[in-house]
Amino acid sequence: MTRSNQQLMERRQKAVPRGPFHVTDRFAVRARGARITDAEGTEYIDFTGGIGVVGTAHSHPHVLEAVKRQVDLLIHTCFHVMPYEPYVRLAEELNRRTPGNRAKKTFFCNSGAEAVENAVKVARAYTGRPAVVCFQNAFHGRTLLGMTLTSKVVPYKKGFGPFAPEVYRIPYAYCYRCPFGAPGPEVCSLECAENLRELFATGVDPDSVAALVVEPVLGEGGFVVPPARFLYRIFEICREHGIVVVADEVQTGFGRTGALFACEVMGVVPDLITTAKAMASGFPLSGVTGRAEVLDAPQVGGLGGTYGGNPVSCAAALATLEVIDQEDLCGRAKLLGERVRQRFLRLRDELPVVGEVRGLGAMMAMELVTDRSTKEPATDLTQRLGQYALDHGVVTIKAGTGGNVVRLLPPLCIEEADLERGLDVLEAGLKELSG
Ligand code: PLZ
Repeated sequence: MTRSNQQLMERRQKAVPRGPFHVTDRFAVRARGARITDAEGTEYIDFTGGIGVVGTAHSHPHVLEAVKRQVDLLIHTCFHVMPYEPYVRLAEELNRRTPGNRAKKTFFCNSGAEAVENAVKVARAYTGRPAVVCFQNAFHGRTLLGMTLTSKVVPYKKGFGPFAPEVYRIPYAYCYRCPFGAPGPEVCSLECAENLRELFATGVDPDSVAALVVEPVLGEGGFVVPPARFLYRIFEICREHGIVVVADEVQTGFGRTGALFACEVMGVVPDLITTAKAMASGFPLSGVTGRAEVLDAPQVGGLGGTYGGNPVSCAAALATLEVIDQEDLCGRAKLLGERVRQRFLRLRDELPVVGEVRGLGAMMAMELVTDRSTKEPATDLTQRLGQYALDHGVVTIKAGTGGNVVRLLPPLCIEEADLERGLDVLEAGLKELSG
């Protein structure tokens, strides 16, 4: 058996197509807390949390214990054959903990994309309408509807058409690159939100729109935090037209932004919320939670799947919620985010390549540009910074349509010394590579 990273990569190249990408060429063998060890025994600080999935910690002892207990009891019956309590209990928890004080229901699937697909199915069944509105720079998954709703063409859409019909797209409130040239978020008149009215006048009849799907903070699109007023306004316009608002909290959910859900921080209440990623600390699980009357629209048998809401994943999710409570991970997200923000802002003061520092809670990023006045994305520099970080023991991942946003999604349990050490590496790398 071969064991070096390079040998494993050679086998990977032969056995696996090039489509499934990876940001590093190192093979993970084990992970604990906020550290990953590769096939050669090298240890890395994890600034990605498996793309926002490992919110608690790699193999958090409390989650591990719950999973082991569940594996001993029951692994699978299929909820559609013989239901089990962990599914119901998790639904109750989400109904109680998601924003909005009203009757709610939840059902589960396997991936974020599947949750988004299902939220749209539910909205269509409820409204009897076909169309969906989404945003520029959005990411909602790689399935047919998911990739149609996703904005970035390469690599997510190129060559994969025809796409799902009846999908309409408007600009997001990406204030750093405001398409309307507003001088700043405080003084603008929210043309981006008014664009929704414009769309309803010139693009699609609002009476044929079932849902609007929006990330309360853009994830893959570059950790763009819109003004809360923007979300409020588009939610309001949707309400006027009986359109179901779906907040995609797949990346923002479960403590990352300093609250259990980003919508809470933003002070908005969607009709439906999609969840996945950090919900089950690494076990495949996603869900749709929202207004009971909307979720009850599809007929019996209209929703589901073989593995959706698997007992082990549900047990992991219930334990994850307990860890979030017991260790006040929402408070910790705010604290970590503030640390990162201060370090990134210092870098912005020193280095002209740092165009903007932004984020919510522990969902922090810096957008790198070749020139502050043109704001041209520093795509190549961002790529090289990722490689520098890896070579110095820190795993990072980028974001943004220009691939020029360094985003941080560390496990929220990360020790402060590891956070600082990782930030030291990013700082040294950025100084060396941009100097
Ligand atoms: N909605 C907001 O962030 C997944 C994608 C990684 P799945 N983001 C990570 C990649 O390159 O495919 C995501 C998201 C938001 C939906 C999804 C999709 O979630 O679990 O990957 O299907």
